Amino acid sequence: MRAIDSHTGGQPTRVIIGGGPDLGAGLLKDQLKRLAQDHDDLRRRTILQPKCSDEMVGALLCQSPDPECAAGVIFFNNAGYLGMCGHGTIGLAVTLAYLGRLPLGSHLIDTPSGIVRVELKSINEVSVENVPSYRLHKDVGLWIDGVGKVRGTVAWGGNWFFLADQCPVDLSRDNIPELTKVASAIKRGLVENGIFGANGAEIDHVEFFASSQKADVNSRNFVLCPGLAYDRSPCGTGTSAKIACLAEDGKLMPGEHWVQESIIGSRFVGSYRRDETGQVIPSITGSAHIVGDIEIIEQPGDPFAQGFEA
Ligand code: PYC
Repeated sequence: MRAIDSHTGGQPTRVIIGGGPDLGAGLLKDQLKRLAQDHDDLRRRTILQPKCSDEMVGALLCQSPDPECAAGVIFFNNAGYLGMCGHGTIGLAVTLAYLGRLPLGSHLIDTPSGIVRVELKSINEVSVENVPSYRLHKDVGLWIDGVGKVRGTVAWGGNWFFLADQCPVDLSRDNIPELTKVASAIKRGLVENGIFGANGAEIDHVEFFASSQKADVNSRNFVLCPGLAYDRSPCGTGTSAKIACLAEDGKLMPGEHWVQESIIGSRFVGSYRRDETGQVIPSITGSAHIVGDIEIIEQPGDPFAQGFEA
């Protein structure tokens, strides 16, 4: 199975470009269901240890039923599947450019969360116009043992996020273990307290914010992903959720830039427009670089060919 590895602001993406199962030609969300139900071994065999690491996001190239789309994609990680992935879409566009399958310019990409538009600006720089993003609940409070009262916002940016009002410790690389511990406790606490996204969806990403010391950066974040790895990039869907909240509060105007820095110092430049119905459509610009063009193989008798959860 051939895969192209890239990283977007430090966060890796593995695009599986061949050897996947036939998922039919239905909507991407139906193809995702089929992949999860009948072919989860593809996720396990390509993304789990020992062939891969917990922070990697996999991206299976699929056929979109919409002939206007340049590609369809299903994202997955060590815990399951993602409706959309901002850093992964940037990685996918750069990967398709590397393969000579995507010229510079504007293209549609189909995802289980909806169709997004990518603008391939150079072989490494990409803007993603994301799905409509919005705040579902404001001022949500919950008690977390060992942490205390936590307040925040539930918002959608292509995935569900809890955006905490306060960061529990200094948002620095030294504190990644503590940030991970508190964010994991909040993720569990949301389920225990019956706090969900729309239609009972689990809120599987938790995001903390702090100000940056850099004058040209608006905010620095830490994002816990569903499999408890943290996002090395500023998280495209998390930045979209944040932008939707800023837009709804009148703190960011259409077209105004929001520079989001990740915990490792990489950046996305975000902005938004409103569509004809007034929905917030965020755009995220970032860069990805190819780091591997690999063949994933399995030798007969490998006891860990199916991968394992660490
Ligand atoms: O960039 O949207 C994103 C993302 C989600 C999970 C990891 N990265």
